Amino acid sequence: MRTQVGIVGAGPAGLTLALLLRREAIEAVVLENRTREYVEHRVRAGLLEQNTVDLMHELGVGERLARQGLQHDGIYLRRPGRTLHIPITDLTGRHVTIYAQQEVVRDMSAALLEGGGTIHYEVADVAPHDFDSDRPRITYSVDGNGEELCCDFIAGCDGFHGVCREFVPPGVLTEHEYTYPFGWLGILAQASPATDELIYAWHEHGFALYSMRSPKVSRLYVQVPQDEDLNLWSDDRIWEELQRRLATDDWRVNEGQIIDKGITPMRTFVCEPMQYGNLFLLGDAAHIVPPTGAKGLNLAVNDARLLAAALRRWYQAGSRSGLERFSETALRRVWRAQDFSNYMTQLLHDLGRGPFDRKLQLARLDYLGRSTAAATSLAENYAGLPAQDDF
Ligand code: RFL
Ligand code: PHB
Repeated sequence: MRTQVGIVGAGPAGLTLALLLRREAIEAVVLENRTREYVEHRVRAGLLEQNTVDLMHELGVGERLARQGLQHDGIYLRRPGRTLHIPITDLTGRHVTIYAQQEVVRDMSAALLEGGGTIHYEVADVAPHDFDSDRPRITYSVDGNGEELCCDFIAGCDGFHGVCREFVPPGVLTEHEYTYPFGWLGILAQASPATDELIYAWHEHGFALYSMRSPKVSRLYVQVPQDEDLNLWSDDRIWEELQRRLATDDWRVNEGQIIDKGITPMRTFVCEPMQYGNLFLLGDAAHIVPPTGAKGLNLAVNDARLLAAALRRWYQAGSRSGLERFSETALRRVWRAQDFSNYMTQLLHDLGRGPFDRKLQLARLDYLGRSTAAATSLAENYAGLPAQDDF
């Protein structure tokens, strides 16, 4: 089989790239090792920057997002006895939108397949080859039979645990990685959110986040120790801890049936450069941010935007310059998001560094309430810097 761009992974990065390429009449084939059912039900991100929402509309996949997405104009930063509202839209002119990642994936894969695009699900043994030449290949197997996809370029959109990064020869990539000594226990609950906007809470017991998926479904997170055993957390214990960290004297979290529960490590990771020869790494395959800044999916979509623009220049004008600069351009936003995501993480979590550190966090929260400059800096990072500023 032959195509122009072989894409590994049907997550947000791979699907956005495939849709953008289709718009330019550049052929692509997506190879995904899971079932369609699995990728369309994986519970993950929820907060989309305006850049991401705008791009989904441009790609014609924003119809359900426009109907079901919850547009937000701000966030709350809470600590016992005090809640600060950061009016994101007033400060930046930009919005953020709550719309679940699995819905993004569902809308994008449906549009791609209905428009004649190709996604092969449930492929195994995916391996990129010869990407230091102009004849890259991807080998994989379907039901135990070996297949080969010849292409001009390979896009590794296969997430943090994917294979593409591993095939880059030793010594080419520099990897920066840090894992925090805690994680997030996240739940989805059948309970109407008791808040109009997200609440990020600082508490002596650790961080908590009140988010949502719809007017009937809440998404909540609590900071837990690293490698925590999920079995230690009964539903009752989860609600008790959420109330402790989030409730105020006259307001409580709405409780309901827990329909999904999981623990996520808090990792920060960047591999540089994000390319080698004709192999490009996008999204979580190249970088992970702690979720406190809500940036991972948005970065994945942005990487796809940048690579699609560079591929367009190559196919339309024969210019490789955009491709050569892909990594450098993408990494500017990646490092900005790393800084912001780590800032938010270190502002709000118990980092285990003792009372002096906790006092500094409170002083920073206090400053955000007293200084429009400080609040605006947080707001513009949270909403996401405009896409055109990447160049
Ligand atoms: P994905 O989504 O991991 O997709 C990779 C795809 O590649 C497939 N794959 C393979 N296919 C073929 N062969 C192989 N060998 C393969 N190995 C893997 C996988 O099955 C999968 O389908 O990566 P992508 O596209 O880069 O997207 C990144 C986002 O998923 C991720 O950054 C976000 O979920 C991060 N994130 C958040 N991002 C936001 O922008 N806003 C948020 O509010 C937000 N909240 C979150 C988050 C991530 C979380 N967790 C669970 C890590 C909240 C949480 C709790
Ligand atoms: C979510 O709704 O899942 C969510 C929102 C904001 C974050 C992280 C996760 O910072």
